Amino acid sequence: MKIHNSLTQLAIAALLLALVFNQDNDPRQCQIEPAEFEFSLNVISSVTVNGELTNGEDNILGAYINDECRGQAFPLDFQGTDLYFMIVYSNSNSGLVNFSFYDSQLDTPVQLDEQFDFQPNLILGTVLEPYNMNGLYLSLVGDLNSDAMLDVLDIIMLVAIILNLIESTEYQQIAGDTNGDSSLDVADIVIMVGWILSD
Ligand SMILES: [Ca+2]
Ligand SMILES: [Ca+2]
Repeated sequence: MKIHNSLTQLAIAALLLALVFNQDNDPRQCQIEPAEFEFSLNVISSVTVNGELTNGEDNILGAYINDECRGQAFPLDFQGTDLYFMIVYSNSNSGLVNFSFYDSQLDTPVQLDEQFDFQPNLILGTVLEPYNMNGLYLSLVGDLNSDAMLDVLDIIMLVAIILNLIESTEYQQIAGDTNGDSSLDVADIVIMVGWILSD
């Protein structure tokens, strides 16, 4: 019964999370007419989600000013790393630029942390030293390895973190905190084992 209550809470939390994240800008829906804009800047970037550098030909990076799409880029493989050659457009020589990323593995848009002021002709990043952008996305509480599934691999990872065998990432600190008390300990393992056994 307790497990069912936990599962219900988990389902509600996931639903709320999905609702929140659905409001994010979705780079797949980006439509842009470069000819309509007077100014532009360039960013050469790589994208890290949940602590791992992303790779995937269906990923898309979108740039936004005031929630309006102002740039869209698709990955180009450079020596095994996906790079995005992004042009950001504007008709004003200022304004906060932020980024959203469609992660094809997680099948969701992920809001990225980096943002900066628009400056015409600015160039950020190079092919050898790309401007790295970072995002966190929790699809499922307990999904420490970020593969959108809850299984024994997540438990192994949580145990290894709690025993200090591996160093946790910021994402794993959030994903592994199954009881939501802002710390990782044996109580989180017990809850996770319960979830997986009840599946
Ligand atoms: Ca997992
Ligand atoms: Ca906890």
